[in-house]
Amino acid sequence: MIAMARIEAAAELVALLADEGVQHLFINPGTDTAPVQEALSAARSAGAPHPRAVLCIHEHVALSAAIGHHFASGRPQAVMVHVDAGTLNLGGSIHNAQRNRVPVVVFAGRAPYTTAADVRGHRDSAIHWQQEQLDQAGVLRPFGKWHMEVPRGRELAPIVRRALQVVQSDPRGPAYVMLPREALMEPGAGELPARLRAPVPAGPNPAALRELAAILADARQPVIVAGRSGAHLPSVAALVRIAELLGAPVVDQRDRVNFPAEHPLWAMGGGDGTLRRADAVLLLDVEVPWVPAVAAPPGDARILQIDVDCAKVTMPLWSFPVELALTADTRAALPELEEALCALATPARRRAWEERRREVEAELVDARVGWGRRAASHEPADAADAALAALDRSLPDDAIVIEEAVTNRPAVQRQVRRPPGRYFGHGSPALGFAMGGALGVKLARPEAPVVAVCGDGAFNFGVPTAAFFSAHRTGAPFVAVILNNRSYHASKRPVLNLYPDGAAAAAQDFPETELTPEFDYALLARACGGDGRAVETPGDVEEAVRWALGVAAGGQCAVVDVRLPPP
Ligand SMILES: Cc1ncc(C[n+]2csc(CCOP(=O)(O)OP(=O)(O)O)c2C)c(N)n1
Ligand SMILES: [Mg+2]
Repeated sequence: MIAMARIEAAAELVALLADEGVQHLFINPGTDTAPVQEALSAARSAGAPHPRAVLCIHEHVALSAAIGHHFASGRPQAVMVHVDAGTLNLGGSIHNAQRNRVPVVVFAGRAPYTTAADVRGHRDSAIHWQQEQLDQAGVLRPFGKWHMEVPRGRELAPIVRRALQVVQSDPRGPAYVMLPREALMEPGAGELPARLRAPVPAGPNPAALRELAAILADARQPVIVAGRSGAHLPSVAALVRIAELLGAPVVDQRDRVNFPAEHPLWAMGGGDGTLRRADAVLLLDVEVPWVPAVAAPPGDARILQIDVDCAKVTMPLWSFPVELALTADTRAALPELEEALCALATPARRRAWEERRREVEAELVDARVGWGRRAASHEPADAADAALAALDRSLPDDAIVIEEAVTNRPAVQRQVRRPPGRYFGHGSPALGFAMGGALGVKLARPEAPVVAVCGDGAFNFGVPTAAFFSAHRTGAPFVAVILNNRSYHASKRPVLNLYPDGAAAAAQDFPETELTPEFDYALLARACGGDGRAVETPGDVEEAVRWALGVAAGGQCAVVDVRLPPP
């Protein structure tokens, strides 16, 4: 219990968020949030604990920043938006919060209930009738875990505690709390209830873990597919030890750095045949193990899984043939798996594992030679690889990369090397994460240079004007490297793939995906208080990125507009 003078519920909300370790409140205000604005101001002038308010002039940026902040800090997050309209503007970012399992509470105002002028917070504008919807929470329902409205001021504290518990319990994800204005202005609980700790993450069932280890130990071609296990940094080292012990290649889906790219067992995306040869596949925190039509393991391969959410019920058609699914947090399971494998490591098995390791490593090294050639090539088809290799050379050790490179994602994976904890992939389908994401990462790790690498389409989806605004206002400048092919390549490619002899291909007619006339992204950055440069050849990227990092170190966002050949 935190004893407080009997104060307005809105003030308790501010105190609770601070107590829960929420560092920033990403907010876009309206008539509904006035009590919270007042409470934040009172806390600021009293020097009382409070999250720092970050004004976001588009809600999509607010929630994207919360996602980025969580990636970089591991902390729970809070966003506050204006009634139904602000909720709708969260747009695809709410989907991204769901798919990335981000523990974020989205607070939204709710139209006041009462018209009586003697009730504090009552309706005082025509807009209060219009903004009320039959089912405001319905907007969030498909993406959120839980939602609730605060009916009275004194219920706010237990509901906020509960919301933060829900978002931080496995599988984590967003929750939605609606705050009518009268409730915010009523007296609060008086004594704040204690924090509701999230349930302790599941550890692996010992017998099932032994079974899983035994299958791996006797596999001829085991392959490990890692999705997000690297979000916990010690898990990267644990995975390295397991892969080395077994001599198993690691397919890293690169939503995080799950496995060091420098390691000879790193098999990147597995498209080189690694998966097709597997007779056992271990999935670690993987959302989508493979795309059957692209590169799948053989039908008789034994599929094993470790994840806090094995069944993935929020994805309707998740029917990968998992033989043994172990519900467990990989943080706890990987060290135990290592132990279980060591217990099975007879001299004969060790010899077989070591021999396999030598073979697999030799094969994977060949693939790298090819990537190196592309990085050094002057062919237009390799321009993205060359530009990204140059970007990689220009990054200081402590730089953090946010990737939303779409069709150039494989090129980023081939060429950009980051240490664990310094790379965050978009990892979900709704575009527009990188700009707000970079803002959130920079707020969480102000000491690190932050570089967003994104497609030109992704850049625009990210409402860059709003992201630059908040970055400059809060002193969180970042660099945006735009892989500018003047195209939605990802939306053009399927036309060619599905209709190779079709009308569009014959006439080379793709007006739906051409991002022309061209933007002047450098000028756009300058209009927002930042700076920018366009580079026409990969050879100029290195110098331009170094310049941009200097601009960001001086407090301004900087854009590097990398002109790539249109696809
Ligand atoms: C919010 C949202 N709208 C639309 C799409 C569909 N979409 C997927 S990729 C893409 C084009 C991305 O263009 P760009 O960022 O320039 O990358 P490129 O395809 O050129 O590599 C679009 C429109 C999406 N994923 N998310
Ligand atoms: Mg593009």
